[in-house]
Amino acid sequence: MIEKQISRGIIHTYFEKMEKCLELDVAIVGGGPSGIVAAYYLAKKGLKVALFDRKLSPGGGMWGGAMMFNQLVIQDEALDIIKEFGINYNNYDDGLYTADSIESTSALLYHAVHAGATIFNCYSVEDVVFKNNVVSGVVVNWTPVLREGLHVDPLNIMAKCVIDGTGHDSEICKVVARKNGIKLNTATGDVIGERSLDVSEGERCVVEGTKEIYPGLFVCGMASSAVGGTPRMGPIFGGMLLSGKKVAELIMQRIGK
Ligand code: 48F
Repeated sequence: MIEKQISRGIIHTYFEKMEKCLELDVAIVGGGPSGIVAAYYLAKKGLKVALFDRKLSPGGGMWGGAMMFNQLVIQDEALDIIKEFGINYNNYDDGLYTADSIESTSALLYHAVHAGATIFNCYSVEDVVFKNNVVSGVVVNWTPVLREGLHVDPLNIMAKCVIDGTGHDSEICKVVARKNGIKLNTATGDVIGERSLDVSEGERCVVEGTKEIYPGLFVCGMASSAVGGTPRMGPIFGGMLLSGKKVAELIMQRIGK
C-alpha cells in the first residue's frame, strides 16, 4: 500500500533524524543569515550541528530584502562568503554588491544542509538547559503549540554550545539574562537584574559583538547588536554573514577543531 509506505517513510526517517540530534556539538537558535552561515561552517568542520527556526521557511529577514523588494546589499568584506556559497552578485557601488534574496537564501540553506547541518523548521526554542551554570542545551516545542497556548511540555536537546541567532529580539540572551539576574543593555530598554552584559559597540557592531556572551552561549547577527544596545541597522547583509562565520570560528577554537 503506497499510502502506508509514504507515511512510514516520513515518520521513520524524521524521528531517526531527530534522535540523532538529541546530543549536539552546537545548537543554533534562529535560521537567519548569521545562523545559517554558522551552521554551514560548523558542519563543514565535522561538528554535529542542528539549527532550529520557529517559521515554516527558515531564512529570517533574507527572503523579503527590504520592504519585500527582494534584493540584498552586501559589503565587500563578505564577498568571499557569497562566492563560497556560489551566489550570483553584481557590483553596485563602491564596496557594495547586490544579490537576489531568493537565490541567496536558498543557497545558504542548501549548502548548510549539504555540509551536514540538520535544520528543524517549525521549532520554537523557549528555554535553555543549564548544567553547572553553563548553557548546555535548548528546550524546544512546536511553534503551533506555543502560538495556540496549548498546555504541552517541551523537549530538551543537549549541546556543548548554543548560538543565539534570533535576530533583533535576542530571545535566548534574554532568557539567560532573566534567569541569572543579568542586566541587558538592549535598544528596547529591557533592564533585567543587576549585572550588565556589555556586548558590542562601534559601526561594525554586529561582527564585533559576535562572542561567547555567557558560558556555553554564543551570540551572532542582529541578536548581538540588539543585546549591545545599538540601534536597528538597515538591511545590509554582509555583517550577518561575517558574524555567522566568526561565531563558527570561535566555537571551533573552543571545541578544539
Ligand atoms: O532576524 P534574522 O534574519 O537574524 P539575523 O541572522 O539577520 C538579521 C537580518 O535578517 C536583518 C538585518 C540585516 O541588516 O537587520 O534583520 O540576525 O532571523 C532570525 C530567525 O530566528 C528565528 C526567526 O524565525 C528568524 O527566522 N527565531 C527567533 N526567535 C526564535 C527563532 C526562537 N525562540 N526559536 C526559534 N527560532
